[in-house]
Amino acid sequence: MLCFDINGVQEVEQWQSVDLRAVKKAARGTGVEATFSVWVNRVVIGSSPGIFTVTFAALRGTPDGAPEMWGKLPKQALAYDKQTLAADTDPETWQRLSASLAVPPDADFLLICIAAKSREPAGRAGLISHFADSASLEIRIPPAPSVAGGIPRTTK
Ligand SMILES: [Ca+2]
Repeated sequence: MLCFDINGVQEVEQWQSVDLRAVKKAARGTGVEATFSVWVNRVVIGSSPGIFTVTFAALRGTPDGAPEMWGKLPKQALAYDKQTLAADTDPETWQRLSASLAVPPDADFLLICIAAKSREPAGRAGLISHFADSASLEIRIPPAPSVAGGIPRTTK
């Protein structure tokens, strides 16, 4: 589980990069579909809204250049999606937040950012109120083209 300590800073981000080399090899030069999803929840403090954002991008190059690229998104990304969710006020329920991309064959890695944003009062040190859990990334590779328009040829 990710715990976002947004006390005093109002927004916290967690990052993950995913190398696509193995995917590119398996996809044989075609694009793939990718969906990232995560479950989010919060404990309400005061009247502040709890906002979660997932930013999902496909990029060229290497992840060590990601911080510089991030400032230029979405212009720099080959594919880009950003989804936001206002968390409900029930700490017993989790809500699913997801983002999807059509990843072109020349993308080298995926960059994922989960951000939690609130306006909590300062001076509540040690009180963690925003959480993310059960993150998953699904990459769907289309089937290889067949020789007979989708139906494998049979021999007589
Ligand atoms: Ca909830």
